[in-house]
Amino acid sequence: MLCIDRLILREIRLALREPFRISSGVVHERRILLLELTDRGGASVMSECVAFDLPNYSPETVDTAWLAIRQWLAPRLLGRELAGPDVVHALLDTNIRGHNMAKAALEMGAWALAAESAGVSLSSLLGGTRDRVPTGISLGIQGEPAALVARAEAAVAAGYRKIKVKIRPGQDIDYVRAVRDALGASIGLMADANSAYTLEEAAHLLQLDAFGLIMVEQPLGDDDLVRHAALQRQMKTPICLDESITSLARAEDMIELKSGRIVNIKPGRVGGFTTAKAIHDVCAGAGIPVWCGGMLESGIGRAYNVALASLPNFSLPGDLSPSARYWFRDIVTPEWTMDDEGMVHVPRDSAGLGVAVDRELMESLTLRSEELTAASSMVGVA
Ligand code: OSB
Ligand code: MG
Repeated sequence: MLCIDRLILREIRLALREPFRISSGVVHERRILLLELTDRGGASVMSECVAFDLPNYSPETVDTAWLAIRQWLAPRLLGRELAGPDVVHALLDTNIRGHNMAKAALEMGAWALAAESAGVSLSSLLGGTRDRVPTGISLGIQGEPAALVARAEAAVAAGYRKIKVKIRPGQDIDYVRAVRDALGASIGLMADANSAYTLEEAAHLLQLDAFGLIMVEQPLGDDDLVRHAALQRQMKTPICLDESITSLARAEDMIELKSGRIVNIKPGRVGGFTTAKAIHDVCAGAGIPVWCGGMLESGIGRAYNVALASLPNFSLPGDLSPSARYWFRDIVTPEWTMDDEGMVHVPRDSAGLGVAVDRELMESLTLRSEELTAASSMVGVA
């Protein structure tokens, strides 16, 4: 039995080592919404909401997630006796549309709390099977191809198993060609457009077929499936969907429509682990490989992604870079590291997340916080 008695929402500010640019915007500093869930039995865990500052990746933001959690979602959980973490998704999803990242922060926290209380690792509770997971790097858009090439070469030297480069119209074909020429044919390379193109630009995108990419991620509209299917019919390179896959039904539709051949699973984007696991299973059944995407998470969110990526059908390297790739100093101990074979160790022999939060650092980075209890959140939804 799980019973969340207390929830603390906290916003921190964490500076990136270098700005991260995707087709729809740039992040210099990550505003991060963290949750702290405390069980009636006294166990407590931190979780992370992956929403960004601005709605340029998905409609959610740090501020909408804070509102959704405080106003509608937390009241459904606080003080309630839950049979287990697997009931949380349905509790949060019924008659509350959207807000997947807000739902996921609570739902994934409930999984970690259950793991912590039971004294097992989050990976084992989720059904993970691997002790190490292969890691890729996601490289933001650079001012010129040479700058991207330098970063890609350094990443290969560091051991990364997959190199992903962000593209947008005007900064695409030449950049990918330059990286492919520099790295050689045997390096796993892919491009992510974050919805920057339309189907009218299909002929332009087909030029990417020349570079032997393992996949092209989300070239078209952020909620599109039909046009991606039309593009995939013409394109040799497998399309991987990210933004478009927001639920199990959307993954099933992708398979049915043949909108892509690979799925990037971000548990935050799909409302949490229950749906992430269901998508993983459906894709495994359909012969669709999946991999775990990233949202520039702190070491807390990373713990959740690493646990998920230890499931068997996560057969491609995830965007699971070590702490030092993003932050001057991460808020967890130990920080996440990668070995020289590009593998991240899954902490399967410690209970819960397998990392501890550096409380002092977290406090010093905090911009605001709010505590909710069953009594304080009785307003709202039954
Ligand atoms: O599309 O996967 C994406 C970062 C910000 C917004 C969207 C994406 C990304 C990444 C970063 O690719 C992956 C990471 O956390 O390393
Ligand atoms: Mg993506």
